[in-house]
Amino acid sequence: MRARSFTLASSRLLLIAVCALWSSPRVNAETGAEAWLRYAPLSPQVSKSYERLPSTVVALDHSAVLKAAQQELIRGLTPMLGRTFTASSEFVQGNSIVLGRLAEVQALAPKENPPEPLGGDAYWLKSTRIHGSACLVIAASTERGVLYGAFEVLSRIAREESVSNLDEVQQPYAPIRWVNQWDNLDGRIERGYGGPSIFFADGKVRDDLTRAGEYARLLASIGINGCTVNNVNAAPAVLEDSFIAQVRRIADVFRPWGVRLSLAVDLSSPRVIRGLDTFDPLDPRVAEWWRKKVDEVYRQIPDFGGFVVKADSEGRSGPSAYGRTHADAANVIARALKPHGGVVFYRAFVYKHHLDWHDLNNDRAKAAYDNFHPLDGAFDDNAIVQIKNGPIDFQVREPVSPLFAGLRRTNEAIELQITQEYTGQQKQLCFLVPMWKEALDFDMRVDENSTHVKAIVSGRVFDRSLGGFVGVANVGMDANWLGSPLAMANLYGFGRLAWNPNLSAETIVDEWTHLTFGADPLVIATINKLQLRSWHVYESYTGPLGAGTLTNILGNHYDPGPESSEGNGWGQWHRADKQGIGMDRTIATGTGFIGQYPPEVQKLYEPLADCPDKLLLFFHHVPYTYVLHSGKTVIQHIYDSHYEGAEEATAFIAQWKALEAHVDQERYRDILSRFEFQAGEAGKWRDGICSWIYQLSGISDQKGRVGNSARR
Ligand code: GCW
Repeated sequence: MRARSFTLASSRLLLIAVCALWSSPRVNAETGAEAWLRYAPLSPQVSKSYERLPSTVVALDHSAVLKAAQQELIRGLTPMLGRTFTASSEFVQGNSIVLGRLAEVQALAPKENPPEPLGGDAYWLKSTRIHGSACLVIAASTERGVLYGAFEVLSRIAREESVSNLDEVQQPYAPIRWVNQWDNLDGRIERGYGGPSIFFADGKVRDDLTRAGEYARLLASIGINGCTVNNVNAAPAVLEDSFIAQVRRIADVFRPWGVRLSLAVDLSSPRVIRGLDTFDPLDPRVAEWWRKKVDEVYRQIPDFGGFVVKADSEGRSGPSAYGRTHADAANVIARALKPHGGVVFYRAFVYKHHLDWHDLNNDRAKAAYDNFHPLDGAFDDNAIVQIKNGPIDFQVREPVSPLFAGLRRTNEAIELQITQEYTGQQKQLCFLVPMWKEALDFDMRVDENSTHVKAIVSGRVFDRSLGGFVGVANVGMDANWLGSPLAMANLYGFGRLAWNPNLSAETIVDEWTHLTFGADPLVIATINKLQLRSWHVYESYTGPLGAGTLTNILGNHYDPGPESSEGNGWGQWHRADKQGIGMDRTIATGTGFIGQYPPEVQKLYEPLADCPDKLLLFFHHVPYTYVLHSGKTVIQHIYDSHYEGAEEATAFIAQWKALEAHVDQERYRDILSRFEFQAGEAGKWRDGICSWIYQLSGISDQKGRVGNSARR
């Protein structure tokens, strides 16, 4: 009896172990560290369809970037396809995957030509025969381009797409595809929700930079080519010579992945660090200081990317101290960088945070345009004005910044926020790609022509040589980078949009889900749907109708706190009072902000009757009883939207639960607990905002949920 039960038990154990090995073919536990680069084994049937993919990976030169591309292909293809791939440093007869710059490839196969020229970091994927052997060629004019091509091949295979009969060129839409990290030198990250800094601890660069290297690999896999490692609220100490020597170690781990390192700098550095009694950008001694400093940086980091500057903003020092302009400040730094090929990003996030809130003509939204439009044409050609997508500050709903159309002779980059400062701080699901798409696809109608924001910032509309996309990422030491597994779709999506803003949100999320969770159709359909609904849901229970994120702006930027917006100088006003709500930004009766847009856009927003509901309260102050295009009153819309949003957030739980048997337990449980938490938070928001607005307006909910019950 005992012997029998022993046998049974042990055979059951064996069975479980075998099943576990077979059914969860995972290399690592699902910590999220691999993000979308999981390279999970494909089913035998799918692997078979790649049996003609050559097993030798040839790198035609010995550069670190090409080696990284070669190693990455081997690292990914081996587990995905369950066979051995080997590296070779030269082409010898035999079927091969061939990696090289175009000239190197053409030396081997002189007749081969890409179907279109390979500009910038573009790559060419070509199936061909070289000396009689079947080859998949990945070629580019830069090493970085080859690396991007290798990642693309891996992504296609991971998503079970064909990689045969290829002859295609993929061009990045814009040259600037950067992330900013707001890491402080003590290791904390401003608005970071994924743990402490991967770069800094205790005022120094970390000894162990393994994560920094892994981050660069992730960034490269989505085409990001630059990373600013420290907070725009910059510690002057980053420019101490001893610190530059430390930062050099970060650049060293970035380099194989083609990611250029950059630093955020404080404009007063010439005075603060040592030496000068001024930081006046027009003082020749200051110019000389920047020149020498930049020379030192490039001595240590020859491929250094450049600087980011936040000046005259939120208490930072700036050129106003000397009566100089932002262009003066940007140019003194740009000129020091120019001989080395570096660029300076000068942030347009400049506004007064001590505005008189009694004055209805004051409007923070006008600040960027007011400050920068008059300087158009005054910035050097290696300076880029970095503009947040909206005129306020990464709220859940804003119109695009009018400054995009207001700079014709100045390089621009759009700044998007990947870290969810005002959109749930990674505790709640908010997939931001649909929101970014709305901004990028917005047609500014400059000179009555089709001039989409994406085309303007990339430099196409006004024929600028530099321009593009900057994302504030704020990954941290948490294994899963952003603190939440589903939030990684935002980092992935930012990179994909920076490479090609014409991709749809649906395509991007579909790619991400497949790469991150595998091929199960139910899993893909469910997660895609959750992600694609999440921004609208979050908006509906936080700040509908363009009122802004009605959050606690004086505290954590997370909890409901609509009162905190009013009665202070920060200018995130919604102007709700007993009669109505919204900021009058019209030309006729309001702050005049609408006048900063080109005429056709003005026509969209100025007439109350035409203004889209979703932005109504951003542009107009209306009574609570004002009737929307939907036929509902404003107040009823606010009640309904909060209830519907909270209900939909609660329904996320059941949708997720349907995946229990389809997703590994680690991620299943983690994400389930997040949705349960979010449902509670959504209820808190619904009740907080509905009772606040009921108390202000005295108008109860027609559906009996707010106000009426209090009276009953
Ligand atoms: O929204 C604000 C954030 C600050 C940030 C600032 C900026 C880095 O609350 O934390 O500072 O924007 O973008 O400079």
